[in-house]
This record gives sequence, C-alpha cells and structure tokens, in this order.
Amino acid sequence: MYAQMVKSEASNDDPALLAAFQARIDAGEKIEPKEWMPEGYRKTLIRQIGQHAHSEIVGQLPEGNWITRAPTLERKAILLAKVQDEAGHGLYLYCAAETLGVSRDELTEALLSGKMKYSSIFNYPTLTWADMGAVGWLVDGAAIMNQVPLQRTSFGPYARAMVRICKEESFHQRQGYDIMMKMARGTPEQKAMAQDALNRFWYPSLMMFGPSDKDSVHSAQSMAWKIKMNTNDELRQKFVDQTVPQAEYLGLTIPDPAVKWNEEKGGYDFSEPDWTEFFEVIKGNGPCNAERIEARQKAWEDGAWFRDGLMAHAAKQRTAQVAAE
Ligand code: BYC
Repeated sequence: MYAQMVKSEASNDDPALLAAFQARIDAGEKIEPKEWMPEGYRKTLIRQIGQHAHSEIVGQLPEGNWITRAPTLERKAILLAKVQDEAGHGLYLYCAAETLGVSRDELTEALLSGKMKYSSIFNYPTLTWADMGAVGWLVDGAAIMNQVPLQRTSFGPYARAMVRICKEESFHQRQGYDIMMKMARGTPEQKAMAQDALNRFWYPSLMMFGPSDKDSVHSAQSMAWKIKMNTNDELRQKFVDQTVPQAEYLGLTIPDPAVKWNEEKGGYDFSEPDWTEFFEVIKGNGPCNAERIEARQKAWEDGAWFRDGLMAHAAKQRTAQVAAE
C-alpha cells in the first residue's frame, strides 16, 4: 500500500494547476492538507515526514538503553524527559503525515517491512554513558541544523510541527553538551570516554544530512517545492562550522586531521564520511539495524491488544450514538 502511494510517479497533474501551485510555493504561501497539490509533492512529503517520524520513534532506542543506568537521579530524570519528547515528536509527525491521506498503521507497516527508512544514525550502538552526551550534542545538534530551516517548509502541518520540535531539540542539544562538559573536565578516564564517544559519533553524525549533493536523488525537486530549504552539503558544512569550536571548548579533538579553517570559503575544510558505509547502513546492514526493527516489531505486537481495545470501544460508542439518534 505504502509502495503504491509513494512509488508510482506517474502523474496526471494538469499543467495549469501545476504552474499555479508552483507560483504559490514561490510566493512563500503555505500549502494546507485539503488544498490541491501535485501527486509528487504529496508523495515526497509522506516519504520525508514518515521517515522523520520513524527516526524519532526508533531514535528513542539508543538512549532508552541508558535510562536505567544513568549515573544520578537528576541525569535519569533529564534523559527520561528527552526520550519522552522524542516519542511526542514522532506522534506530531505521524499526525502531519496522516493529513496527506496515509494512516499510521500503513506507515508502521512500511517501516517494519523495510520499505521506509529511518535515520542512519540510530543504527549505531550507544556503548557508554558518554554516548548520551555525544548523541545530545552531535545528533540533536545535527537534527536542529536540519530542522530549523524546516520551520519554513511549504507544507503547513509539517512547518508547525517543526516549531515545537525545534524548541525541544535545543534543550536536548544543551543537555548533551552539558554531559560532555562534565566528562571532558572530569577524571582522565572520563575525558577519554568523551573523546571515544566523539570519535565514534562524528562521521555517523555527518551522514545524517544525507548523501553528498551530487548523489542526492530528491534534493532538486524537494527544494523547488520548498519541502527542503537547503541542500545536504550546505547543512553539513554549517554543522561542522558550528561544532568544531564547541569541540575545542571541550578540549576534545575532532577525529579528522583534515579539519582546518579555510579563510577563503569562511568555513572549515573536513573529510567526507565513508559513503560506502552510509549506503550499507541505509540498506539495512548497519551494526544495529536488525535489533532496532526487532524492537519496533515487538512493540507493535505487544500493543495490539490496546489498539484492538480502542477500536472496540470506538465501535461501541458509535453504535450507542446511532441508537440514540
Ligand atoms: N538516513 O535524495 P536524498 C532526530 C536516504 S531524528 C537514512 O538526499 P532527501 C532525533 C533518502 O531517504 C532526525 N536514509 O534524500 C531523534 C533517500 O532514500 P529514499 C531525522 C537517508 O529525502 C531522536 C536516499 O537516501 N530527521 O532528530 O532529499 C533522538 C537519497 O537521499 C539519510 C529528518 O528526517 C539518512 N541520514 O534528504 C535524537 C529530517 N539521508 O527515501 C534526534 C527530515 C538520506 O529515496 N528529512 N537518506 O529511499 C530530511 O531533511 C531529508 O529527508 C534528508 C535526506 C536530508 C534526511
């Protein structure tokens, strides 16, 4: 069903309607769910918003892994709140996707069957407490870099969901940086753990922005429709420029000897991630892909009784309502 919805690119869109639609996008208008939109626009949004929602939901797993092992009660409460925020982000985003005519069940099925993706970053393991710092600092930092411009995206429900999500993501980023500061200024062993976490999460964080512009399949059309506001490489560069001074402040070293300020371009030079690894991870061959999908599959099966109960209750209410009319 999902494949049918997003893969059939054949479009019967009328050229006059298409031109009027593009004019609205160019004028900076927001497109709302009940308004006319090209099929390709709708499908691209379902793909991007759906994948974004799945990323938030799957993204709870690597951090959820540390809730029971947080070093203090305060750290535990903060981490718990962050993971709960991510569940909330997933839910707003599923709602935004539902306004485009796809159900949450269909999206979930597409995730579990591997037809839909989620962010590559969540296929890496979180091995130590310092990883909670690195995830907040780098992963949420990369997420904000991508999501702040999406507050201006052309589809109304997506843009509005992004406003709230970005506020919460900045708290997430700050809490991660705070953990990194504690670790980097702690004992030599703690500092070594912080450095090790940075070493393991640096390149996977750069991969979050997607393949380099020359290999990005969707960027040109998505940018013309203002579904995306920047190219993958533009955002990756901004992320590096923001993060290198933050690493220096922590006294940590970016694991890339090529990182160097380039006066001419007004940004840092850096090495590209290993794109072969990226494509393997998004094909399902990363270190934790199987484990992540198994966890989501189990959650879906464990929740079946609750969904069935809700549906039965709704049916009963409807029958009672009809009888009363
Ligand atoms: N991972 O043509 P391209 C978070 C796929 S969660 C996996 O450039 P596009 C958080 C791409 O889908 C953050 N797949 O694609 C949560 C396409 O394949 P398909 C999630 C990737 O869509 C919890 C193919 O590669 N954020 O913040 O124009 C805790 C070609 O790529 C990735 C969002 O989802 C990847 N990294 O651009 C903490 C933001 N990159 O679909 C934090 C919204 C690319 O044709 N999404 N692919 O099979 C976007 O902005 C865009 O979708 C992307 C990719 C920039 C990610």
